Order: sequence, then C-alpha cells, then structure tokens
Amino acid sequence: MSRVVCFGELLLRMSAPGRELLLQSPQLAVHAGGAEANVGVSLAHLGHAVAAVSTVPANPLGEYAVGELRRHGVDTAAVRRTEGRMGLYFLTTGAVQRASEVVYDRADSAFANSSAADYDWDTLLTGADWLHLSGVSPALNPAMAQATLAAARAACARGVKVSFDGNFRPSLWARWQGDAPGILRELFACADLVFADYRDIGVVLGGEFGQADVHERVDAAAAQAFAAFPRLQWMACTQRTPHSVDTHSLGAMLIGRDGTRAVAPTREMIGIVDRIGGGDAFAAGILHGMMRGFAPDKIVRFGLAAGCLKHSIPGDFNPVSEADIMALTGEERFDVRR
Ligand code: KDG
Repeated sequence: MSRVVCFGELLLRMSAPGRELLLQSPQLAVHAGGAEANVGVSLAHLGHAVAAVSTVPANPLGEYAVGELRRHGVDTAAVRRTEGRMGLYFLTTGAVQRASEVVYDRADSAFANSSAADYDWDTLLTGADWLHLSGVSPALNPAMAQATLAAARAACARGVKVSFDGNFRPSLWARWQGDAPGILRELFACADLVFADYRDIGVVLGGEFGQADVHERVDAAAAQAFAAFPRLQWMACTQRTPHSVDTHSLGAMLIGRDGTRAVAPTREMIGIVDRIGGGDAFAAGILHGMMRGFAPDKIVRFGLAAGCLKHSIPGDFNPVSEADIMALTGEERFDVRR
C-alpha cells in the first residue's frame, strides 16, 4: 500500500437524465467529481492510503462532495472549508448525431479563490509517496497556477514522486489568457510520471508530430519530453478512436526514459454508459501498477482495463477493485452491455 496525496478541485456534476438535453425535463442527477479526486477514489478502492487536499465551501454542497470522497475511503482531513461557492459542471450526454456537452459553472469557486499560502505542504506531504496533480487546477487562474506549482515544487524538494495529468482545458486557460505552455512546462519539469499524448507535448513544447502512425507520434513526443525534462521517468497515454457516440476503440502506451515501451492492445468498446473520468481511471490504474511493482506490459494493460471499466459506470468515479480490473486485462473486446 502506498500513500498518495491528490490536490485539486472537487466538483459537482449535474447531468441531464439519460440522453435528454440539459433541462429538457426539470431533473438533474448529481455526482461528485473532479479529475484528481476521481484518481484518488480509484486508488482508495485499489487499496492505497489516499488523502485529498482541496477547498470547498462550508455549505451542504461542499459537505456532500467531501462525504462522497470519505464514503469511498479517501482521507478528507485536509479539505479546507471556506466561504464561497461550489464548482459545478453540467453534462448533456451525447446521442446519435449529437456530441456530449459540458458547461462549466466554476468561476470564483472556493477552491479557485484559494491560493498557495492556504496549503502547508510540509505537513500535507508528510509520509507521502506520490503527489497527484493535473492541468485543470493551474488553468483556473494565476493564483491557482502558482498554488499548483508550489505543490509540485514542494513534492520535488521532499523526494515525493509527482504524477501529473496534462488534462489540457483550453476553455479554462482562455478565460484569463494564461500562459499554458509556460506554466505546464514548469509542472512537467517537476513530474516523474506524466499522462500526456503527442498533442499535450505539442502544447507544452511546441512543434508538430506529423502525420505518422499514432504510436510513432507518441514515441517522438516522449523522446522530446525526456530530453526537455530530466526528472521525468514515464509518459503514459491512451489513444482513442471514436466510432459512434457509444462505441470507440481505446489503446494505451507507457514509455520510459530507460527505453521501456509497452503497448496495450486496442480494445473495442461497445455500449459506452459514461466515459467521463475514463482518463482518471486509466491514470489510477497506471499509478497502481507502478506502486505494486507490475512489469510495464502489465501496468499498461491494467491501466487500460481500468479506464475501460469506467466506461460502464455512471458518474465520475471508478469504484472498482484490483480483481475487477484484472478480470478484464485479457479481453480485447469490451462490451459493457453484457
Ligand atoms: O476527468 C473528469 C473530469 O473532467 C471531471 O470530473 C470534471 O475535473 C473535471 C473537469 O475539470 O472537467
């Protein structure tokens, strides 16, 4: 069992029922989420000691989100309560001829209004093996960019490994015209493991990776990332090819600075129920495989199976066990309707 600290915003997801348009009928389903929290919940179900570091409003919405994390085994003692509002997002699930849509309503949330001075990393990182961060928090505003950098630097300085999921959200960066490449570069520089594909590396380092086969583009991006960031040891990513609104194929790669190159066979996913949080479930699966000392091939197959399993579960969380995921690692076709 490892000790993992996840720093990021807890959000509430408000989704239209089934395939309805948003507010087509006066009902919304509520789920707790947030990219880093999703990773934390998965890791807690996989047997790790996970602590969430965040800020929520001192009101029933904030308490609901914290309660959901606690219910899934995450330590929430370091979640601050302040004045302010809860970050929300509204989801309309896609259907034939219509893509899914996310509307953020999170500006000026209690978390977004917190700052580096609110988090004492000396205490928060005591005993931690890993700190997990994502590109969502620094995209919120300049203070959160600094707070995320402070967390990453504190972990680096204390020998705590940093896992960073690029999670590039152009709409959030655009709101304050933040220097996404500059800030993400500083975060990548602190990371031991990044979840990023060639498009993310293109944002961070500039440059194109041509029209080559997707695996070759990832190889080229990884080579560039390892050259630019001496601390970085691992880069992991999925490759998704959509076929329809509820069918796609998903593959994954794990590349190491030491020349390791593990590719998980592509899975055909049929009857997708909910793909939000699939990337977070993948990230948790990769982290779990690393913490358990699996061989690289097994790590990437496990990560991909974890991500695929999430597609069968409504909500942002993937509350499944190692055995649930292991049961899928041999399957290349994953029909969630079975
Ligand atoms: O990765 C899933 C997240 O997208 C979801 O939980 C909400 O954190 C979120 C975000 O910023 O979109």
